[in-house]
Parts: sequence; structure tokens; C-alpha cells
Amino acid sequence: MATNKKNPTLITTVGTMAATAAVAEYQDHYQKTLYDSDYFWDQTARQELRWYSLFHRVQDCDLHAGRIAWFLGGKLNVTDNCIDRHLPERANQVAILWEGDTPDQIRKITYLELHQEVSRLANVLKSYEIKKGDRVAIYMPMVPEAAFAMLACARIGAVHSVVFAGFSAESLRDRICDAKCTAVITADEAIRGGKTIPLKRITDEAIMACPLVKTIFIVKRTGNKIPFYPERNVWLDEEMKKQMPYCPAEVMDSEDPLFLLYTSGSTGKPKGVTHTTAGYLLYTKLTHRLVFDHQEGDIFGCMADIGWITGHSYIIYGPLANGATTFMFEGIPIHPHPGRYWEMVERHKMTQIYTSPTAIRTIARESIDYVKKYDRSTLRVLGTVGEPINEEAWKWYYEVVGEKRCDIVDTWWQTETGGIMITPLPKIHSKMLKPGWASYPFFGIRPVVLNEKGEELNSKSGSEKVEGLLAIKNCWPGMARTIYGDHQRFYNSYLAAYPGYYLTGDGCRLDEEGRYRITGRVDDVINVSGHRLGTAEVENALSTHPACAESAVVGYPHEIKGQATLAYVVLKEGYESNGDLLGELRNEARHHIGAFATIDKILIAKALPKTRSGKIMRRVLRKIASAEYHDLGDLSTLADPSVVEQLIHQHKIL
Ligand code: 7RM
Repeated sequence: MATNKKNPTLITTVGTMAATAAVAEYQDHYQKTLYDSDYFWDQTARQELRWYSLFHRVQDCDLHAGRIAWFLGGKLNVTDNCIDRHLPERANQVAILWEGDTPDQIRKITYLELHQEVSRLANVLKSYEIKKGDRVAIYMPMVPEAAFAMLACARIGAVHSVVFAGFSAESLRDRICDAKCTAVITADEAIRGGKTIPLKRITDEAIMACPLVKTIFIVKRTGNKIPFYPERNVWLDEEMKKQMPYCPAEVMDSEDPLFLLYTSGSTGKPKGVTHTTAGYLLYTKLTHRLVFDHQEGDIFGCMADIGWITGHSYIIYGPLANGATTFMFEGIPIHPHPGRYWEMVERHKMTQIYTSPTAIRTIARESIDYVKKYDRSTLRVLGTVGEPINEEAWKWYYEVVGEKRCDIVDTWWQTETGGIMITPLPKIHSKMLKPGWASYPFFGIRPVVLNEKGEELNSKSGSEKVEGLLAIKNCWPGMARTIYGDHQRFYNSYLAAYPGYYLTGDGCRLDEEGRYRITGRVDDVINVSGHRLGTAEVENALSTHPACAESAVVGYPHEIKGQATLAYVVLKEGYESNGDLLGELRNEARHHIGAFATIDKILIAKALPKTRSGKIMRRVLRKIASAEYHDLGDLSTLADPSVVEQLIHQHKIL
């Protein structure tokens, strides 16, 4: 066992730091976690996780080779850590506190009940011959059963792939097929913001092209009539009643996959980002506790959906690993009224709230009476995630919601990083918060700013403004290990461009005090309301319309959503632009991807600006979409520069 007794106090201090330490202490510890990283993670993993048998090596990572492995040889089970280990002490403590789409629906699931429900569901899966290593798709509304389903998979070692309930049948199909899922867990219907989504019907449509799917488990949410095919459809509640409330936890290796989560990249095909057992659990546990200053008795309110990584890491795995009471919300921030979040904060005496800048901007538009009306005195930490937060929204969160009393944590991370990477720490950085700056790296994380040539920039390198590509220079336990079924793609996407670095795809700035500000994507990914959308995915959707000859989709700044989408579309001969056609084109994205993938503006173009080698000059399209018509850069390689004038003219009258 690689132990190192140089720093016996480090870990214990880190654990209690949030309450006591000053900035200097943070920096000292941070530096130690970097240069004796193995020691730090070794101690943390022993202390934080319950192991069936301990690992024999802390890590075996080589970014050059694309090899990432942590806690080698260790045996454990995620649900043993998230549930069993809190029993019997927390048997009657609420584990999951759920509020439905309307405030009259509240459910409280204690740790004992969670143990029983997860066990029953795990036994159901087993009775349908689902076993360790099998992939199970979860296409669910935000109900406690969705959490039970994820945990039941983890219990038996099946690999879950949660697909956000806003995705279309086609997107669901692609994800089920790519992961070779053999079962789907869904619900009759979802309810969100008063609207229903026919999840079962969509699932039926999706699996027509997925012959590997043997069983569809259905949770009753609305009870409305749905198509039911007894050969392979089963009602989950009926099956669970038949099962014992105890299921032994499968012994998993540290590096056994825990889940896949599909996310958009630069190409049209979503990537099955793969997270494994020990490293992911450890990283989400530690970040949840330190970033949100988790204390005994807290009610932690992450408003994300489990269809996104934030829901995985900070509704389910991180909080439950810490024995917290985690809040799960089925609805949306403005339903039935724009004070919904604060009403829930008051009702449940929430101590933290974690949401997106889009949600904050949406609520901030409304009267502040919706906030002031409710008692928010229990809140200590206010988190944001998913997209850059503008100064105005940050200040509103800080001043109106938090009454300048709460710490704001602007947390930067990604599906691929598993957990929070850059963030202020409550109490420690309270006096050093800068609106819009995600600020400081978490323990054990070494971010760098690279220029296009791959050279590291720092505040001492002379230039007054350090700005470039955000990369991470080391490995950490929470990072994704691969893209399901395509390790080469993982390597090419994140590790190949600048050998020895994990490339994030985000741009950033660094200030003299070591704070980072994330400026947004630098690749062909747009971030609409904190949801990642590949421009190529939207272009693929558009290309299925018979009138579309060619298209290019770009993002432009949007007051509420952060970014919105503009599609430049070239029509085929014989088609003419009119209201119906624009409506149909718009619908393609909804239909092929999902309702959240809206196209905000469509510009029917005669031609797209292309270089002589035929490459679309996206930089120019982005500038025009943002109404920055002047500083378009070098246009000399364009085959036909007059196209640009034409597009500018059209954009002005759009
Ligand atoms: C957690 C999550 C990741 C992308 C990422 C960024 C953007 C996320 C912030 C942010 C500025 C932040 N995972 N992003 N957090 N940008 N400040 N605090 O969102 O995979 O869905 O998206 O989101 O562009 O690369 S994600």
C-alpha cells in the first residue's frame, strides 16, 4: 500500500476546514493536494468510503496514453456507501424529500425506506435477468422512483443510462441503441409545469428500432391510459410488491462502470460519457460536502433534473454518500408561480439551493415580492451551475435571495469531470467573491490556461489579460474514463489536441489572484439554458427537411437563456421561404432532438460563407448572429466574400 506519513493532519483538516480555515490555509492545503496528490487521494479514499476490500494502488493514470484508473483493486458498492452505511443511525432521517409539480404533493423517503425500495427494485431487475454489467436506460420524470431506479442498478452492478425526459423518441432510440440497453425504466407520463409528456408512448416509438430491449418497466405517475404490451411491459409497482425489501449489494471493482450519460459534443453523435465506481463516488462525496458546506441536519436543494450530470452528482450520489437529506423537485421554477423555489425553501427549511443562471434570470424578471414573501433565513449557500452567470444575475442572487448573508458558489464543471472543479468555497472565499468568476480550483485539481499553440499562460507571463483555453493538467478520481464503446473518440475529444492535458472545450480568463472566469464554449457546442447542444445535432435535424440543402447553426447571446440558436439555412432549388416552411424547419429540432432544442431564429441564406477548400467559416456566422458586424477578421480565404455582406443585410432585418 502506497502510504506516506508526511502529512498526517492534512485530510482531517480539509474535512473540517470549511468551518475554520482562512484563505492562506486553503492555499496551503490546495498546494499539498497537488504535489502529494497520491497521498491526498489515498487518505481521502480510505476515510470517506466504505470498502469491502481496500485498493492496492491509488492511481494509474497517463493522460498521454489515455489511461485513467483510480483505487486499483478496491472493492465496494456505491449503494452500500449511499444507503447501508447510514443504517441504523439514519434509519428515520429523510433521505429523499420530494415535491411534485404542484406544491400539494410531498413525499418523504427515509434512509430505511430508501434501503427497502431500492432493494425491491433491484430484486425486480434481477428477476428479469438483469445482471452486473448490463445497461439499463432510465427515461423518467423527476419522481423518487427515478432515484430508486438509478440506485437499484448500482446495487446489482447494472450500468444506468439516464436519458432526460425532454428528449425525443429518436434521441432516446439513439442512446438506447448505442449503449445496447436491454431494459428501459420509464413512466406512463411525466408532468412538468402542468404539461404532460407521454413517456411510455415515446419509449414504444424509440424501442421499435432497439431489438435488444427485452423489458420496459413502467412507473405509474399520472395513471392515464397508456399502450401496454404484456409480452414485454411490466408495471413496476406491482413487481416491487412481489419482492423482498432486501437485496445484497453486488461487490464491484473500483473501476467497474457505474453509469453512462450521453452528452453533446462537436459532432452530431452524442457521447456516452462513462463514469466508474470508486473515483466518481469519492469525488462527488467530497465536493458536495466541501463546496456546499454540508452540515448535519441540512436540507440540500439541488434543482437540477436527474437527466443531467448535476442531478446524478448532486441530487443522488454526493448527498446520499454524505448521509444528507436531498431534495428532489419535479417541477419548474415558475409553476404555479414565480416564487416556487422560495416557497419550498421556507416550507422545508432548506439550507442550500443549487440552480442554473437561466433559472435565476427567469425568476429575477418577476417582482421581488415573490422572493421577499418567503422566509429564506435557513439558507447558507447559494450555488449556480451550467453556464456562465452574468454580473446582474449574480448580484440579484446574492443581494435579493441571500440578503448578502449567504455564500455564492459559482461552480464550473462538466459531465466529463464528474463533479465540481472550479468554485469558491463557502466561508473560506466569502470575502473574495467576484461576480461571474467561478474562482478557485478544488483540491487536487490543476487547471491551466493554454493558448492555441498549447503554451501555458499565467499571470506572470507578462500579458495583462490571461485568456485562452481551459485545460486540466492532472487526473482526478471523478473524471470520465472513456466514451462508451469508443475509447479512441474519448482520446481524440479530450486528450489528443494538447498531449498531457485534459481539454475542457471552454474558454477562460485568469486574474492576478488566481481566479478563473469561464467565458463559454470554444467548440461547436452551444449552451442553451445550461443544456449542452451540439450545433451538428441541430444541423442533422434540419437536413432531414426536404427543403434544406445546407445549414449552419450557431449560438448568440440571449438575455435569459444565456445563449440562443440561429440557423442559417440554404434552401434547395424550387423552395421558397414562408411562414409555414420556417415553422416546419423549427419543428425539426424539436422532433429529432427534443423540446428543449429550440431554434430561436432562422435566416434563409442564398449561400454560406465558405473558404476555397469548402469549409464553412463559422466564426463569421457567430459574429453576424451576435450582431457584431464589424470586426469579422480575415475574410481573404473566402471563396466569395460578397456572401458576408448579404448575410449581414439579412440579419439586420431579421
Ligand atoms: C455541470 C454541467 C458543461 C458545460 C461547460 C461550460 C458550462 C458549466 C459553468 C459553465 C460557466 C459555470 N455539465 N458551464 N458550469 N460555464 N460557469 N459555472 O453543466 O456537461 O452539461 O455542461 O457547461 O461550458 O463546458 S454539462
